Amino acid sequence: MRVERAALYLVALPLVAPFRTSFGEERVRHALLVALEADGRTGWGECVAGSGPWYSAETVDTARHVLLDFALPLLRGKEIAHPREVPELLAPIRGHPMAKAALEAALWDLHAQGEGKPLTKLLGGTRDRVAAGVSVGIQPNLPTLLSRVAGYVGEGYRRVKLKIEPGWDLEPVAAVRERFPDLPLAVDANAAYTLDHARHLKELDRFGLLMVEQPLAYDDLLGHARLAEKLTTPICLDESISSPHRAWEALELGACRIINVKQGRIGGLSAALAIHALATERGVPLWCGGMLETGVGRAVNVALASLPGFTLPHDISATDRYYREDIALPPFRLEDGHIRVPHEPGLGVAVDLPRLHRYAAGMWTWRP
Ligand code: OSB
Ligand code: MG
Repeated sequence: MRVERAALYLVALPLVAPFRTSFGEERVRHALLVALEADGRTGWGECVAGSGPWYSAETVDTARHVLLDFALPLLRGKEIAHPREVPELLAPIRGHPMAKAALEAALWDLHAQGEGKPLTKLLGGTRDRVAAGVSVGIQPNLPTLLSRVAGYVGEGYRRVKLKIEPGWDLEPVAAVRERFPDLPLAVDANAAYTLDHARHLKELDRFGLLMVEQPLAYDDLLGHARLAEKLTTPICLDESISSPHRAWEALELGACRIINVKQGRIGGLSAALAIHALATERGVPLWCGGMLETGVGRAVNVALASLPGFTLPHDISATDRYYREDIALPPFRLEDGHIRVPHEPGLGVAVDLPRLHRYAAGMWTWRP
């Protein structure tokens, strides 16, 4: 296939509730969507960059710039036989994994539609449903946290992840653990601590957590390896794992025992497949993280999570946990604590164009 036209849409979707992490609060999710046209079909991808450079250096605006001015021009006139060729085509661009991943996802969608197969099949997925976890933001107080968690547990979520930061860690975790003694529970610090907090973080060991996610800085693999020697709770890395090579380094160093895979953070689905192969070889458990995606990005995540190495519950929740009205249909629903993997050709969701335009904050087009 050859890309004949591209359209980028910036959407601003209001979240059902504010989402607070150690790096800030989001009330409206800004997402950059990529639509590629080829052979009479449209393939969609979602860029997981946020509105500011907090979780990662990329933003929706840097991604748009890189896509329009550098990445799409590299595809000009190129016949792409398979989306796995995309990383090499984009290799001249240093960094910008989220921009690259969005383009690659749209090409996977096009390719899957062309083959008449669902994305899960092309990736090697083996499950028809994936275990849904939920990521719970930092709350104003403990009663609010407990009622939030109780609501999600009541809906059937299989694992709860609490966002933590200095000043909101041992107390909320103790309160949730006391009320839900058997709940699969995890915490995510989004890089809010330093190695000086090691003794404090060690206190988490008494709560029987599945993992502590990204306690230290994104670029501190060695610090995580030192911390891992002190904790019995497994460390999972998110921000630190920016590529398959970095995943290898982290495992070699003993910086983590679990990996949160986000195809956007590592530069695309091909990179995710490479990490999947590495983790399978080493027996390292994986799960699929989330970035408050719209239905387009969620469809990609669900397909990825259907691979056999993704053995822990994911940050893939039902659409209604994020948005009242999503720009892609049908919504993902929670069924017995799981999300069904779409089996229609391509992503298995359709972008609702009137809604897309209603929530659009910008649109750009590109032709070769
Ligand atoms: O660290 O996993 C994270 C959302 C935005 C940025 C970073 C993270 C998150 C989440 C949300 O935890 C997970 C989800 O999409 O359900
Ligand atoms: Mg995280």
